[in-house]
Amino acid sequence: MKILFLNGPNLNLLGQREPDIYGRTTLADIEAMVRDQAAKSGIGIEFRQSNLEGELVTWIQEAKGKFEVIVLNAAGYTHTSVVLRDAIAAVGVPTIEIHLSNVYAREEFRHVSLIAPVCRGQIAGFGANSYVLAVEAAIIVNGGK
Ligand code: CA2
Repeated sequence: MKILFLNGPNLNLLGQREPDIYGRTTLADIEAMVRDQAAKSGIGIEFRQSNLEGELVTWIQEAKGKFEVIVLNAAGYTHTSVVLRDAIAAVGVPTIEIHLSNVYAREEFRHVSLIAPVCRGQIAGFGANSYVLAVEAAIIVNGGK
C-alpha cells in the first residue's frame, strides 16, 4: 500500500510559531515519525506540503491509481474549501481528514469541516500522533492490507 500525506497552508511553520497551540515538533519531525510507523507495516509514503489550494487539488487528482489512501491535513482550507471537497469526491481515493489540534475545542468556525462529509473519517487532537494514528486508519480503510 502507498499513502499520500498532504499538508495545507502554514503547516511548514510548525515548530517555529505558536508552540502553545501546535507544539515544537516540525513538519519534518512528523514526516520522520510517519515514515518509521509506515515502515513497520511495509507501507510506502509520500509526504507533501503546499500553501496553494490549487496545488493540493492537483495532487489529489494525481493520486488516483498511484496511492490507495490520502491522509489530508487541509489546515485552514478544512473550513473553507469547496474545491478540495469536490476534488476528494471526484477522484474517489479514500481520504482521511486529520488535525493536530482538537478543532472542536477551539473557535466555532473550526467546528465546521467542508471536507468531512467526503472523507472516510477524521482524527483530531493528538498533535503529531494524529499523523501516526492515520497510518493505522489507512490500513483499516484499505481492508487491513
Ligand atoms: O489542528 C490542525 O491541524 C489544523 O488543521 C491546523 C490549521 C488550522 O487552521 C485548523 O483549524 C486546524 C492551522 C495550520 C497552521 O499551522 C501553524 C503552525 C505554526 C504556526 C502557525 C500556524
